[in-house]
Amino acid sequence: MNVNRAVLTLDEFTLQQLRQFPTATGELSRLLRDLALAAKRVNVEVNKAGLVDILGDDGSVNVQGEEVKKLDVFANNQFVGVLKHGISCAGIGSEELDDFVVFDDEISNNSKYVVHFDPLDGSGNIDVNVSIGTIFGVYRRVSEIGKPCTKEDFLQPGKNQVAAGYVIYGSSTMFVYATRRGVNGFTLDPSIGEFTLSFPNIICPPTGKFYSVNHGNFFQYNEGVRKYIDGCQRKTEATGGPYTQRYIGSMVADVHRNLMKGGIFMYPGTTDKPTGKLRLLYEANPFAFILEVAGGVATDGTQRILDIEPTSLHQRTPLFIGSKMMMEELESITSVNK
Ligand code: P6P
Repeated sequence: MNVNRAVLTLDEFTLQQLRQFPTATGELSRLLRDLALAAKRVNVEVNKAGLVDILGDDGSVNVQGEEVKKLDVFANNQFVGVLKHGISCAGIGSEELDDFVVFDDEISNNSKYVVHFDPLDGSGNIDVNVSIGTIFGVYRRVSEIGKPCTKEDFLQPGKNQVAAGYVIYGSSTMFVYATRRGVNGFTLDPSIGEFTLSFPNIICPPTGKFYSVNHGNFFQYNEGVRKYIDGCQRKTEATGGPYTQRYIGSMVADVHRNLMKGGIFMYPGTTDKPTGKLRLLYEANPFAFILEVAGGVATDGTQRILDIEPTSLHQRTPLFIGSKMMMEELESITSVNK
C-alpha cells in the first residue's frame, strides 16, 4: 500500500520533536494538540459566518469596553474548554475574561503550563469576511506544582514563554507556532481534518517591502514615528523605499504577511492613547516571541517587548515588530527624534 508519508500532521511533527528530548514529558505536545482542536472547532463556525446567526454582537461589552461578537464568546469557550479538560494547563488568561482563571482541580494543579490567549483577534472584521485569528502564549508555571496556579504565573515577562503561536482563519486556515527551536506553519487539510506541515522553519526576511500602520492616527504619533512613516513613502538610499502600505486592521493577518514576506507592523502610542491599543500578554508577547525566533525584532519603541515586566493582565503596549533591518531603520530614526 502506497502510504503518503510526505504529509506530516501537527501531532506527528510534535512527537518527532519530542523524541529529540528523551526527558520531555510530552505535556507541551498535548497542549498544542488541545489548542489545535479548539482552533478546528472555531474554524468550522468562522467558515459558517454569514450563514447562521453567529455573527454580530451578543449584546455584551468585554473588559476592554468593546462590543463582544457572538463568535468571540464561542471561540473563548472552545479554548477555555479544551485547556481545562486537557492535562497540560493549570489556568488561563483571556482577552475576553476580566481576570485570569485558575482551573484548580487535581489534574490541572499538577500541570506545568499556563496559557494566555486572545481567542478571536480582529473580530470587528467578522461581519465583512476579513481574515481573523487566535493568538496564544505558553508559560511554564513559577508556582508550586500540585497546588493551584497563582497570579505570578500569569505576570511573567514574554521572554519566559516556552511556546507561542497563532491561528489565521483566512483563505486557508493555518496554525503557526514557535518554540526556541524554530517557527513552523501547518495548514488545515479539511479532507482529513488535520493541520499538516506546510511551512517548515519559517524565517522572517531581514527586510521587506511592506509597512503596516493606521495612517488615520498619523498626526497623533510622535515626531520620530511620523518621520519613519514619511520615509517609508520616499525613495531613499537607506531604505530602498518607497515601501507598500498594507494594513488590514487584523493583527494576525498583518503580522503573518510581514513574517512570511518581510515587513514592519506598527501600532504606536498616540496622544490620546500613549500606551497604544494592543495588549502585552496575549497580542504583543506571543508575536514578539515568534518574530525573534524567526530572526525578527519587536519593541515598544524603547525596549524589547519580551523584557517588559507585566503588572496587569490587560495592560497595553505600543508595538513595533518585523524584519530586522527595517526595525533597525526605525530605531535609527526614532532614537534621534525621541
Ligand atoms: P485600529 C483588532 O481590533 C486589533 O486588536 C488588531 O487585530 C488590529 O491590528 C488593530 O486592533 C487595529 O486597530 O485602531 O487600527 O482599527
